[in-house]
Amino acid sequence: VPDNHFHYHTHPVGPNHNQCCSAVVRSISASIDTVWSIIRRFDNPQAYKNFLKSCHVIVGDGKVVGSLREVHVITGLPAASSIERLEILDDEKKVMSISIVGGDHRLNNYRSVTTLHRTAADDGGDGDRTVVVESYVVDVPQGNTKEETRVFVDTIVRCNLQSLGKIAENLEKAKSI
Ligand code: A8S
Repeated sequence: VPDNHFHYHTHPVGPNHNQCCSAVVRSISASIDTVWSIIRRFDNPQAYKNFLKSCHVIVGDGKVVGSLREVHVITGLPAASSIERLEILDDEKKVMSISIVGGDHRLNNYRSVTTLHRTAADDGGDGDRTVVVESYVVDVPQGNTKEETRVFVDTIVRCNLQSLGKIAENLEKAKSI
């Protein structure tokens, strides 16, 4: 990762807390601006998060820090809804962070940070590529291990970034026609 914002991914983990953290990295064949145009929409996460069926901004405009959104998830998950707060939205540095502050699910004190990084095509070609790094910290739910929690959340984040990649790559192809 070429930029110097690793520090965004250092999460303070409380000493008395049973918490776990992890990070998922994905390389996407699209420009950083295309990827950012999808990510930055705090009001529209269901554009690429397939586990979500709806989202409403309930406080703020979705751009100002402190905005809140309420999302509802599809059936079949051990959750129904989540209330999420915008913590960072930096269009220059391409950094976004959200925290989960309520809802009906098992992920207490969840916070994630997503950063985008320009990178050269790995085939040596001149196509734009972007590396997405998404890290998180969360309380380990009662009755679960750290490992189980990490596997569960990593799976959701990996699916989200995979879908983000497909959408960004298709957008980019459409733009170049
Ligand atoms: C995100 C990341 C996560 C979302 C999780 C981890 C969630 O929306 C889903 C299932 C849950 O059990 C928790 O960036 C919750 O959205 C899909 C409802 C929060």
